[in-house]
Amino acid sequence: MRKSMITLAALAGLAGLSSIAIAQMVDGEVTKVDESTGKITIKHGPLKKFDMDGMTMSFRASDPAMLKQVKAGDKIKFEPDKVNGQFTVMKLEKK
Ligand SMILES: [Cu+2]
Repeated sequence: MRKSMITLAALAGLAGLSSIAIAQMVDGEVTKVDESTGKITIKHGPLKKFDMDGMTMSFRASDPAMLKQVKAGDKIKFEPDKVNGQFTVMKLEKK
């Protein structure tokens, strides 16, 4: 019994690690930056995390500084997440 508990804990640890791997940055291309709404429109590849195919969609910028960091046409790596039901860019990096 004790042994199986330890195995379960080890498995839970591994699951934790793989969810960190899923939270990695994904590729995208900025198609529009709208400072008045605080949104960035990004053409992105498939996002397994949200069961989403590649598409162009707008994301809320988690930090307004991101809006100054990129412009339409920039190739980026970004970390998308859903915050309060809104797709949000958590991290952004120019390629
Ligand atoms: Cu999408």
